[in-house]
Amino acid sequence: MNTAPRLGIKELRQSAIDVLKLNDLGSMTSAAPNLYPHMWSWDAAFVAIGLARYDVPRAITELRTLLAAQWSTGMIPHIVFSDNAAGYFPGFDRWGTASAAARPGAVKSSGICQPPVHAIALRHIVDRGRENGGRDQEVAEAFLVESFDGWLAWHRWLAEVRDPDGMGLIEIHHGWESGFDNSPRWDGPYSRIEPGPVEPFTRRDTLHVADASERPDDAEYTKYLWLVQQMASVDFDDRAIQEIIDFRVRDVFFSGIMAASSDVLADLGDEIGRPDDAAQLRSYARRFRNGVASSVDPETGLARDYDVLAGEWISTQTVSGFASLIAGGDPAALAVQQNLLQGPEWMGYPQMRFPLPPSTSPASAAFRARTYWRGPVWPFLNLLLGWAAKRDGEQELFETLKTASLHQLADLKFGEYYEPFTGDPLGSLNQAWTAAAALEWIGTD
Ligand code: 9WN
Repeated sequence: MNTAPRLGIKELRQSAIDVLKLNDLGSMTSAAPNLYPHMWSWDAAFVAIGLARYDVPRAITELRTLLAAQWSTGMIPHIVFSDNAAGYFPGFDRWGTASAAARPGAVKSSGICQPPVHAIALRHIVDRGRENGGRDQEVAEAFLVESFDGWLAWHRWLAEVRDPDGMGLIEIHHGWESGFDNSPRWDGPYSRIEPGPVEPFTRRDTLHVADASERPDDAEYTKYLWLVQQMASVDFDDRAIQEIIDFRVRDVFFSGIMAASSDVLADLGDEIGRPDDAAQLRSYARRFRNGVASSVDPETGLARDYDVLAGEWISTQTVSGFASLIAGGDPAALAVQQNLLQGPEWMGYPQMRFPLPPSTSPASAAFRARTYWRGPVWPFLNLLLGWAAKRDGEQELFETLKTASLHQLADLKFGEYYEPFTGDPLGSLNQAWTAAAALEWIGTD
């Protein structure tokens, strides 16, 4: 049953396509027109999912551009810089990656990564290609064969370098790597950082939002830049970074994505006759699923990050606590999380404008309705949760997320994030992955 609101769907689809076109820089899509004039790694994957709904070859170009930025280690950098050097801070020069040995010389990129949602995007491209048939199918299947080793190297790097002890939890060295930059998840680890001298800086992000208090504050930015400086001091050699960096956290949501995505890539590997690689990917999927499961707090039912330097679990009420729903696994454990997610502290919180997961629970003391990762609803995350619900046969949760998302996005603003109680779009408008999410919701049954 399609419970999507009928009215305005055509207009929503066209507006979403217009937003992706507005952000189209040729062979990459900027994450947003002003605030983020470059390509971001996990944004690009969602953008490719949206593009695949109306232009399979263009979706392939998006992932191909990202993969061309892959470091020789296997790492996929979190920003691939466009030529618009002036628009964003910190830009390529400030990152200090110019002399990083593993960076492909022709492509300007940052020196950290983001969660590996890419195999999920590749799956969508192959599926859309097959549905359409003809040339779309041909190019999608050819791209799968062409790019498989790149994605495999990415997953191997994460498993070997970022989880060297096989705990099933990926270690990150910057809040930006999580994609949840200033989430309360990271308040503890950041509170213990005492930054050394940071070169003077002028932020640009606050120029592009209606209210600067929606963004992280200057003290937070100083620490973000300090960590970048620490990494640059060892030329972004990842193993050396682990020895000196002031932020070492095992990120449970990243790990949940690693589990889900490894399974998806394993299936794709099987389809192109790579059974040994598929088996290895399935073993990664098991390892990270177990890692996520082992982090769940028996009292709250939420999955937790682990602060390596402090030697403690991080207990916050953020949407990352639902990492098990992304990772998949034991149906009984998933049922507990599904109920929690739809319950009164999350999607069912009485004042919610739409029943969608806020980034931080309104029942938590850390909740801030308009501040970035401290409360607002992020549309791309809802799509990811919906994808996982469908994978696990949770049709009811899927329909709830879909219907609510389509209502939320019917404002045609494509906000980066939304105020949970009023439904106001916040951050950047015309955000690319928000438009992509709309296209994918419209396309799925
Ligand atoms: C830093 C692009 C990115 C997203 C992240 C989101 C935000 C960047 C920033 O924007 O982060 O990487 O400058 O705030 O937190 O998830 O990928 O949309």
